Amino acid sequence: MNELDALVQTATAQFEQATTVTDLENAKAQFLGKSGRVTELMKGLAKLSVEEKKAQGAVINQAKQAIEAALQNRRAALARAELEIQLKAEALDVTLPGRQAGIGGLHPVSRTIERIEAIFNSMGFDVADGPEIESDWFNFTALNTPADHPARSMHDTFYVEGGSAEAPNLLRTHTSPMQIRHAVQHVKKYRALIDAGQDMPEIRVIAPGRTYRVDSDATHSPMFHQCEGLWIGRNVSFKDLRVIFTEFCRTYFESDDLVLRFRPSFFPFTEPSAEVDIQFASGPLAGRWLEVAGCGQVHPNVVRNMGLDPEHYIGFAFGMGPDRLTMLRYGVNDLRLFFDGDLRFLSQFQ
Ligand code: 2NL
Repeated sequence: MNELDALVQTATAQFEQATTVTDLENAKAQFLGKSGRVTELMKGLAKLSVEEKKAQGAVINQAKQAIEAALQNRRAALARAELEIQLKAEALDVTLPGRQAGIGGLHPVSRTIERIEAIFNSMGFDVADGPEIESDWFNFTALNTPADHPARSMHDTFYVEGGSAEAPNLLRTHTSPMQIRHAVQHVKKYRALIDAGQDMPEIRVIAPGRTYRVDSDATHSPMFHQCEGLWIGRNVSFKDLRVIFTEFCRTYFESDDLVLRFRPSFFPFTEPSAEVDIQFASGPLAGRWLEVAGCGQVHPNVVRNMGLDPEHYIGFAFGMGPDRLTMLRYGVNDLRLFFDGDLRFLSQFQ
């Protein structure tokens, strides 16, 4: 084997040994670089005669082309191997089942509120919605709750900066302020009619929503829900309240044999006042009295704060807790489960 064939063989073997692009380029330099073996051979031609140059030059060129071809082959092989590795690393099994888009659903308490709204809608009640950060006036004063009442304590709700009519400063402790807002608007709308000695259309409204108190255990959460109801007219009595609330409870709990009990109580905004207890005739809760709401005839001071004459207008109000109604309906015993955001719990209601 002549010297050039050996050189081609050595170069090819070295290229084959190179496993990275860098190795390969280093190997290439040994043969085809500025001071590589082939380049050195070319330089040696200078010393030869014209004839010899021609013959030797052609042979060296052939060897050079063979080495370049070997280099090209190895380059292509390395590029293929690299691509192979990349493809393996980024492999994607397109036959795997796709991830389903989560459909989501309503929170159990939202479902309860929707049910409450639907039932009261069917009895002619509007739904009012409004601010959760309230003023002292709407949350307490308008509701006949005096400045020294314990509900006004710093420990009973959350206060934020502010504290004027323009800058509400507390998280509402009930949704009654929204009922006052609704009533005031209603009265404003019918002011001319009322002043002319005519009757305004009755106020019939419920106000569901988030409310806040500084309280936290298995049955109390600092954020909870409330739904209040208000009916104001010329001739509305406790008897109407009893009918409306009985109808509501029987529809909500889908139980015709459920009975109600009104137990005397006290609220600053109603007089007289009562707690509403219900009793199921059958089912897991049968026979027990369960407290579900507070209610009463709207206090004359509160009627006055709505812009109405309590000698002419009268009505009733009630307040209940959708959280507790949800617990009763589904048999949940810890209120906190509703607000932990654990999907294992929440998805059971879908
Ligand atoms: C309860 C007690 C009650 C009211 C809420 C009310 C609203 C206005 C006027 C008069 Cl605008 N009263 N609301 C009345 C009695 C009881 O709630 O235990 N709620 C969970």
